[in-house]
Amino acid sequence: MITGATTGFGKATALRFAENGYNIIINGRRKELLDVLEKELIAFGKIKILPLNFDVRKKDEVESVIGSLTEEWKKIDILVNNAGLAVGLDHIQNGNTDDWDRMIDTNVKGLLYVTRAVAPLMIARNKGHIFNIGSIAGKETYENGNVYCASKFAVDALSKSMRIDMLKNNIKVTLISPGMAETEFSLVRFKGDEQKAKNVYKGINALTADDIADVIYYCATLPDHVCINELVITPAQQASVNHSFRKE
Ligand code: NDP
Ligand code: 8X3
Repeated sequence: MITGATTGFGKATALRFAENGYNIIINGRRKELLDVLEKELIAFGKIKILPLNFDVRKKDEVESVIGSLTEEWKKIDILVNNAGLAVGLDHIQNGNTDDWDRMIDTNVKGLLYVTRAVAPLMIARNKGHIFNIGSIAGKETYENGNVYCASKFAVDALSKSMRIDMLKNNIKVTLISPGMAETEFSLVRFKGDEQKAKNVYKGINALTADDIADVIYYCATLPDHVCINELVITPAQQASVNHSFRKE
């Protein structure tokens, strides 16, 4: 099951697992994109796809949709908690509190609601692997990153806690913390301003969604006794959240 599969990391991850024969539950708010992806995934053949068009921020919907899965679909082996976003880039004293709510509600509370619904299904089978998509911004802070960073620091803390809480239940938890990756991320952060979004990656050979999908697939297909707890992945031109080398 992959949340936020309509674009970016989530979509690339769905494609990677589909080409390797996995049945996949895909989620996102944009139904038209989910429908297109469903067709693309089915084209790989011999796999089943279940699109679930819900907003991870809506607790009751998350509970009812996941609670109503058929027995077959309840057997979720891998959950990729990927749905997330940054909105705005302002000093804290100028921050837009609606933007803050969107980030905290999606990146932290949404991830919690989905995990709360899926983890018991995994525990019942004594088997499962949860991927949380954090960020390098959940390891270090940067100017104007404030609430986005805080939301991803929370994902870091939750990943560590989940791993401990479900240790006896044979549930692996892997935190993936990417650096700069060119997806719809910056377009969403800058509320549709394409030029501002493009400038973020100027002179940088940024990560692609496929790079992250490859890493997730690798971690998910290791032997049962091996768990990669966490990975920070950056473009070769990025050394930390505040240190990038841009080419002219
Ligand atoms: P995209 O904007 O391309 O993808 C985000 C996905 O999340 C979309 O499919 C979007 O679909 C979905 N989504 C957003 N809000 C919700 C919601 N409330 N309910 C369900 N789905 C939702 O960005 P990325 O692929 O880059 O981002 C994926 C994750 O990776 C995020 O958590 C992001 O914070 C993290 N990340 C991104 C980095 C980057 O540089 N790109 C670096 C580090 C981490 P829809 O709008 O259809 O709901
Ligand atoms: C996205 C990476 O550095 O733009 O999580 O915040 S950054």
